Amino acid sequence: AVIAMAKQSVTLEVLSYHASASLEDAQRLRQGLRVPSSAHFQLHDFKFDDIHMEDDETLTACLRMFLDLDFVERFHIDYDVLCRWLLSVKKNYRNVTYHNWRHAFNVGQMMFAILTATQWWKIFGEIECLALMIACLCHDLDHRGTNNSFQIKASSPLAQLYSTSTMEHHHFDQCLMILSSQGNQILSNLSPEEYSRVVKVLEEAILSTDLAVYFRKRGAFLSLARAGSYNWAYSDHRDLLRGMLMTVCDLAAITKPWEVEKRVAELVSSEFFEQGDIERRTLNITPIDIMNREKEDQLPMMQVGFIDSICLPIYEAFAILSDKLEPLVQGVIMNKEHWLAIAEAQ
Ligand code: 5BB
Repeated sequence: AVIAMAKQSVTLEVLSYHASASLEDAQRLRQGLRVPSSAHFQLHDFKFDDIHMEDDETLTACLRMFLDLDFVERFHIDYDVLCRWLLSVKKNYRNVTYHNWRHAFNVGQMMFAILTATQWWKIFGEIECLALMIACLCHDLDHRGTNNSFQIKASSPLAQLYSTSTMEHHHFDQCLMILSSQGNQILSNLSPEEYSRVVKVLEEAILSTDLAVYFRKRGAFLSLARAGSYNWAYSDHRDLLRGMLMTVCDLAAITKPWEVEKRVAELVSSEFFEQGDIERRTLNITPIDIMNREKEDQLPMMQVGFIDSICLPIYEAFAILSDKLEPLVQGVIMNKEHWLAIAEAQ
């Protein structure tokens, strides 16, 4: 009973804050509508870059993706509710250096680009596509700019609540909380069966963005893809693919034109260093190299290692499943060359 009570108070501490978008904000978004085409925003482009977009444009771009995937019609999503939900999702990202709303938006755009380029949306079907798009936009909700191992080391309330995939469980929690908030219930017109299925797929997708989960599952996936035995008819193969697809979208900065990749890598690096600074100051420990400002010159070789060990294998496997995804592999290889050139020059 004592443990149950302790858990409950931890739960309250973690879950109490939640901001829903105001009615005024939602009306503003709704009225400023005239949602431009996907071509206007280049939403089908694997080289998509959000740098020149205003915050409001990122939200209308999301509306455009939901409209084009036919979610609004198919699931009878109330337009005001969809606007308010998008605003609430954005509002529940913090102003951290990398894991902010812009990152989530880019992950959502990459999912949209892949689902449409490969035509996989037809295979997954509307329910799973809806879950995947929601998962992308919500997968880092309320990120604090610190990773799972930091939560454990700092014995944060979140780590007390979830001992593995700590942050990812929290992102999923936040996602469900927004989906069930008054005025934000975009899934309210689904049948109970459809609703359960969306939430299940959503949970698996968000939890799959833990790199530890990716490492656990990717062996099986790489084997299937390389042996040519991936089979869309098997639901366990499709489940595996959805999880890997989340990682492919999450890490997609590594596939982008060099200017974009360079800028994003700086953000990732800054956020890591900021965690390292907190570790020094509050935990009195020496951070690992990637989080240690004094090792800044190692960044190019770290990116090469990241590409070889984590990124290239998965993008190559995806290119086996659809040749439409070959440009992603080419992008990764180009970036590897840039990072190698920098490493060799210094
Ligand atoms: C990644 C796994 N980590 C536990 C230890 C470090 N490695 S790493 O050596 O592959 C590495 C990756 C080292 C440095 C890195 O960035 C320095 C700026 C990165 C790296 N990670 N580089 C990137 O461009 C990106 Br994008 C990332 C991903 C960061 C978010 C982690 C979330 C993973 C979700 C699947």
